[in-house]
This record gives sequence, structure tokens and C-alpha cells, in this order.
Amino acid sequence: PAAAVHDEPVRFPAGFVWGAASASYQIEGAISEDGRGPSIWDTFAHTPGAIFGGDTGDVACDHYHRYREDVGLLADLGATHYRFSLAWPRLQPGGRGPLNTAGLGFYDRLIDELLERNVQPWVTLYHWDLPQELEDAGGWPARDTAHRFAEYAELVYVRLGDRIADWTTLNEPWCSAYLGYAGGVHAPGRRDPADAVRAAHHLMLGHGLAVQAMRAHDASKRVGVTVNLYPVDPVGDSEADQDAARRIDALMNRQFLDPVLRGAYPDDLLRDLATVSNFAHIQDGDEAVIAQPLDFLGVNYYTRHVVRASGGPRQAHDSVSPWVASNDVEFVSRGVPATDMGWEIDPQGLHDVLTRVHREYRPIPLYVTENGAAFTDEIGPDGVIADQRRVDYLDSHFRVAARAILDGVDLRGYFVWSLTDNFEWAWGYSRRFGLVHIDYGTQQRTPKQSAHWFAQVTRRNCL
Ligand code: PNW
Repeated sequence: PAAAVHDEPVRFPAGFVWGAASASYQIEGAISEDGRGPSIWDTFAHTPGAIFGGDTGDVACDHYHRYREDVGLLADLGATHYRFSLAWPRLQPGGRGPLNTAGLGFYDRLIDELLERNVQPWVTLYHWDLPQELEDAGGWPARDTAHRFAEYAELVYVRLGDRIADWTTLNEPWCSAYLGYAGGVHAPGRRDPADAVRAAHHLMLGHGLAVQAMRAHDASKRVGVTVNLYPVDPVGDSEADQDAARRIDALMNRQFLDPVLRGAYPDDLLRDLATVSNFAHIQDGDEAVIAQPLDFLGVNYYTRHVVRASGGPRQAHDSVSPWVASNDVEFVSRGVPATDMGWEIDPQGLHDVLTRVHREYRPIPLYVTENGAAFTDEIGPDGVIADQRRVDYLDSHFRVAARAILDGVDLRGYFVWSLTDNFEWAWGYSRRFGLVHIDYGTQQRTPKQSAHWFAQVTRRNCL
């Protein structure tokens, strides 16, 4: 049956959003130009041993200077939209106070160029580059950072709002909080589980406060948030395995979905984390602030997690894991093909997470704000980059998305991660997600076969 399904033309609804995504620190470079302040990612990347190969985002894809060419690539892809993030430290170098005019100038030029080429800007306010001064004042574990974020969001929204219809507050708060403050593998590289739990709440509080402030100014634009979702399955049906899956699901998915869509943290999550936090940082009324009505939810999807109870001891303070209070949980690989990130390829999981939000929470307009694959792409002697594995990956996930729409999910659009190869965080430039190849020696851009394939999909709105 798989083959038969494969041959049927798969159509997407009229007006479906097709785009590619990126993030400021991963592509821009130009880290000290036009008054940009340092961010936690500058500091972290320059910490010896933090990034694979010692790579940094100092130059990255030099997008700051080559944005015109990159917008041209988007236009060639037939993208209706471009999802990119604003670098907070370009706009408020120290994380507070008036906006930096020179920094705004860059985004003004980028947005104008996009509109000129008929590609709609889709803005993320925070994709992990916290101004270093705010980290020095306590970072996300400090409540004040939530207020600083809301102030930044409102100032930017007032200034750029007229030309941007779609606004996302945060990208993947789980990564910011737990990879950054518990696992220590992302900036700021801290390893304190209690701090990570506080960070997660203050990120969500910052989201809610930002939405309130933006709406108070102008309620005509669409506002949402992006979370990374994973189906979490127990490897067996023992009670211990099921409980392991329940806990990882609470930590990664429901910790963010529940306060946003239901107005309260899950009780089981609070019980699970009681050995780590007394939750004194959650104040009366915070959950109501986080539950601001949204116009859409952004879903980033990469893989499924399969877990088992390892039988080992559960220690509250596992100082090197982002899975706080879960070091008795083992992540199981099923041996199915994986990308260069080691993430198993599981298109069905995209259907699972989309239908879950639709059925278990409520029907809300959904966008896949990231999906894509890292593969080592060989440049052929003819200069062609035949990344058939990426084409297959995207094709299989697009098909599943179309099926979710037939099943009633209100999926409105899909952004491929990423437009170009870029700085893949802890992995530096060693992992390539781009539809467009970058030669980092020359900064030459070369659309891969997947880019040519994607351009056909966007133009026909059909697979
Ligand atoms: C997301 N993990 O990051 C981000 O939104 C992108 O900036 C990034 O390039 C992309 O996915 C690919 O990694 C993640 O370890 C990074 O579970 C790490 C994890 C998840 C998401």
C-alpha cells in the first residue's frame, strides 16, 4: 500500500503557506557590526570545548551582508513566506532600553527586500540569542528576564509591525531551558536542574507578557509561539516503561502545551519535578498570563522518542542531562534509518503530534515551523548536489502533513529547516540542514537537488 499511496498526487489547500526557516545566530555573522551587543551564544561558542570543531557564529553564512542574495534564493524556491528570527542583541544590545537604530536598519532592509520579492516575512522574536548582559543579571532563571523580553517584543512590534503579519514569540522553549540550563550543551552552558525549571517558566511567562503587550498595542496581527513536539512511546507495555514515557512526555511536550492551551501546568509534571524545585517561582496569575489566546501554534518536528525504564536509581540532580529528574529513563534506538543528527526518521510521528494538539487540546491553526534533515551532501563532479535522501525525507513528511489535513487538522503551512546550511549550534558547521549548500570558504551558495524539488512543490501546491 505504501507504493500506491506514493503514486497518488497529493494536493494542499489553496493559500497553503510554503516557506523555509532560519535563525539569526545561525546565519547572520557580523557579530560586532552596527552596535550589536554580545549574546549568550557568542560567549558560549567562544568557550573552548563547547562547540564541535571549535566553530563559532562569528561569520556563519555572512547573511548580514548577503541577505539580498538569500532573499533571491527564497524567491527561486517559490516560498510564499520566510521564517527568520530577530537578534535581540542587535536591537537592544544590553537587553534593555531604546532600540538600536542601526540594528533595526538591517531588518528594515531585509523585510523590504522580502516584500519586494513577494515573500512574506514570518518573524520569531527569540531564537536563543539572549543579550549577555541579561544572562549576567541571572538569565532566564531570573523572573526579570520575562519582563525584559516583553518590553523588547513590544518595542520591536511597534516599530516593524506594519509590514509583518505573523509574529512568533519564542522558538522551542524546551531547548532554551533544558539544553541551556540543565544539560549545558547549549548556551549559556549551565548545569543546574532547578535553574532549568525556573528558566522554562520564565520563558513561558515572557511569552504571555509579550503577547499581552503586543495585542494591547495592535490586535490586528497574528501572534503565536513555536514548540518542539515529539511523540514519546514506551518500548514495552510494562508499567515502568509507560511511566517513563509519561514523564518524558510531560517534560518535553505537556510542560509547554498545557499552560498555553489549557492555562495550567500538568499536575504529574509538578509531582515529577518536586525533587528538583519547590515552584516558589510560579506566582498567582502567571498561568493565566501564559494562556493568552493565540492565532496559531507553531510545531517543530524532527523525530519520535522511544523510552524505557532503565531500572537504575532516579536521582534528582543529574547534572549532565537535559531530562531533569529522569536519569532512570533510557532512550532506545529502534535501528531505523537516521539523519546525521542521529535522529531516527519517523514521518508518522508528525501526524501523531499534529493530531494530538488538534484532538487532545483544541483545534487551533497549526504551522509546521520547522522540519528537515541533516545529511552529508556530496558535490558531484558536475557541481550538482544530489541530496536524494533529503528529498525523500521531505516528501514523506509532506505526505503525512497532507493526510493530517484530510483527518481534520487545521494545518495552514510548512517551513523547511533550513534555507541554507548554517551554524548547527553544538555541532557547528558539521551538520548540514540546508536546501541550499554553503561553501564556507567562499560563501558560495548552491541550491541542492532538494531545492529544485521543493520549488516544484511550492509552485504546484501539490506533490
Ligand atoms: C531546532 N535536541 O533545534 C532549532 O529550532 C533549530 O535552530 C535547529 O537548527 C534545528 O532544530 C535542528 O537542530 C534543536 O537536541 C536542537 O533535541 C537540538 C534539539 C532539538 C532541536
